[in-house]
Amino acid sequence: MSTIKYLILPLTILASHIVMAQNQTPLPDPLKLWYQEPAARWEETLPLGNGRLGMMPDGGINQEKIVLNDITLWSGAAQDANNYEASKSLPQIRKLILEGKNEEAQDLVNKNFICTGKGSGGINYGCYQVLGELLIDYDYQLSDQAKPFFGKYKRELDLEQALASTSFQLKDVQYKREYLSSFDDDVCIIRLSADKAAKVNFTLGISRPERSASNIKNKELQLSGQLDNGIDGKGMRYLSRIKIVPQGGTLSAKGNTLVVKNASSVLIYIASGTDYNDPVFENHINKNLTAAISKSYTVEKQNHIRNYRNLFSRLSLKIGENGKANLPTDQRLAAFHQQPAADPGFPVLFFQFGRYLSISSTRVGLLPPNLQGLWANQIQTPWNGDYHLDVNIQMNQWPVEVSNLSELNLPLAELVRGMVKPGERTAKAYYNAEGWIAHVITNIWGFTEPGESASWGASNAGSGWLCNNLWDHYAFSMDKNYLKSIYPILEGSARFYSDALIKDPETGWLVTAPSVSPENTFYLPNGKTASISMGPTIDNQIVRELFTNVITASETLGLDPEFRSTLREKLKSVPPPGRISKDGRIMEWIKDYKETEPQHRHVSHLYGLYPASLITPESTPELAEAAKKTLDVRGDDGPSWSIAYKLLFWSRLQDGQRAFKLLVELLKPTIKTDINYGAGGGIYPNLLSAGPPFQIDGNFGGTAGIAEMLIQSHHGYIELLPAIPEAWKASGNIKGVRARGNYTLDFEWKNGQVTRYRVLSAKPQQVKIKVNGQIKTITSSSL
Ligand code: FUC
Repeated sequence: MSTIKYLILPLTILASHIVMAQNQTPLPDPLKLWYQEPAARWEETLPLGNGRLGMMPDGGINQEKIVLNDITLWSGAAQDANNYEASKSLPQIRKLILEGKNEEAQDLVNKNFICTGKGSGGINYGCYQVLGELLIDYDYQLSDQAKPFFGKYKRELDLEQALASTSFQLKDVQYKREYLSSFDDDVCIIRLSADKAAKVNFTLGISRPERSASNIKNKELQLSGQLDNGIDGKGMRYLSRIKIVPQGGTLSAKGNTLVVKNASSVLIYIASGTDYNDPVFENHINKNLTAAISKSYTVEKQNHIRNYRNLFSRLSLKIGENGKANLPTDQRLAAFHQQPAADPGFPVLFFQFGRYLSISSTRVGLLPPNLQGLWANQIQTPWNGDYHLDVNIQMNQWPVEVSNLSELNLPLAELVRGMVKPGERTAKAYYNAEGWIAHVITNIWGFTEPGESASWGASNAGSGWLCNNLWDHYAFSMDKNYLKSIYPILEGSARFYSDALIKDPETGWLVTAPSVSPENTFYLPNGKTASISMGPTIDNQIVRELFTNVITASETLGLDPEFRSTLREKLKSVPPPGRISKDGRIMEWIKDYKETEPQHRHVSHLYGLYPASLITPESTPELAEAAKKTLDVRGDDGPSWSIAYKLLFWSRLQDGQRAFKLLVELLKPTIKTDINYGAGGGIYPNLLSAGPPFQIDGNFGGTAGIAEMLIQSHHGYIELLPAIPEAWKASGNIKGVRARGNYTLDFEWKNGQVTRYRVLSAKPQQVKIKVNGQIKTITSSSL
């Protein structure tokens, strides 16, 4: 069974639902990104992907560059970077923290309590890397190549079909290129055509900046190599095979390129793979390539669209009447930022683009989207293109449940499953504790050790946060088999915290130590600064949530009564979900320290507000007020993921206007690519989000944020339009949106009031719902 088919299997469960979504009236605003010029930079190219293979064509006229990716292509290797002496320093580190000597504790952490080797800077750790770049030199057979006139240029990405195209006219010839990362045969395909015979002429080559060889074999272009594992240089192997099938004309080889002359159309097939979990990957490449070539392009394309739409068309959204879809997307982005109320269709496009990106960058049986999703154009991808565990990888998953792409949460569960064994070694080595822990970064090789610097690397929250993410899939799907399958992961994580928490003698609370509040630093009373502390608020919130989830899970599954009582008992001593500082904010640390950077990008201490539901305006009004104050001091700028997070916070605080302001901040046009930690997030012309540089969490966080403005279901009932801004009130409708408890909803609104709604579930059942300010219990309809 091919992995692609595997992706589609779980959908049969939702069959009736899909039929409903497919019958809906087409959206008036076409869901397309489109441009009138070729991409001038990578951040303008359009991302295609089938959950494994990615492709970003720039639509160049004379020369076209197409960046290729494979989600599994990583350097590095599994390693053991645990310092097995670390736990010897633990008592002293804890003692120093309890004595308020955090800076001394931090020195000791830096000395004895970090990973061995170079951590995230080491070759062992590895890096997600670009696969290669196709280069197509087009020949229009003009006597004056220098200044030909190309008219009617258009480059677009159709989100309804996962299809990109480039078209233009030269004299009386209409050229068209189509690109797809096939959801049928797991290859990338490019179709080049002209509406007059013999007009398609080009030379095709492929390159990669290092560790690669390209050659021609049987009129087929190949790129292959082996990445560095940091041990003996013999790391991951990869192969790309590019086959050209011309209609008319000739195909020949010249050096390391393929040359096509006088064709009327051409199909270029790109089949790639790596030996990650697949020793016979060459066979799979061959199978995919043969299968794709043996089909007509029409059939391949139809299957591709159908398979993609099985996921994409489960949800439709419309806001307002007049979108500005007639503007090229880069101009539309700029216009939206200026006059956001005038184009309610643009956030819809951005939302659906987020769903498109989820479907394109992950699939069941493979890896979750990394820091750049699937798309990277460098060898040294920023932050190794890895999985950061102090918000980024979790944020990538936030839109998938609510936006009806539930199974796309499963790859994360599998990545986390793979972290349990190495995480158990880390738990023992550093904390002499049971269970498993992961700190702040991981890779495809199961890295769980602390990072190489205490200031950011010592966070204890990574594994707990991941487990709470895994819980979400259960909360939405109520799938007990899934719960059973993830229970050992959650239980192992809870066991770690249960074993490793220490008692703060001052308060009697059980807290993590040493840990950090992600990447932030504070002033000690002696004027010195430190990051290391005990019980930062985020850890307390995560532990509270995890223990509660494991208690519920063990009850639901009838497992581990003893451990359940232990957790119940310990939960009583976990610090409250939030405490209010002298100046009315949520305290970030256990003591009311002053932060060195009040506008720090991370807002970790509001974890309890989102994604958790420990702080809500209804159940904890004082904490909700303190959360508002926290956000006001933090400010609205930051890397795009941070802006998106604040959008989610304001949605949970049910302030639609402020949430909308954050959305407008997020959708700020930018072309900046230099790393900026503090500010300057925004959106590139291709609608991918900027840290800067490109980092995909801003897209996913923004998508989740838009959903959170329209529906919430974390506080025991479903609420429609909890944070709708003025600009969206006039009218709108959503079909196929999901809520916790395994519900699917359709609803419509006018003038800010819900005018129609229906709640669907597998069987009719009682459900609590808040509509137009009224909470009522209704019976759901069956799917
Ligand atoms: C984080 C952030 C940085 C960046 C990096 C990948 O933890 O603090 O801004 O997003 O991860």
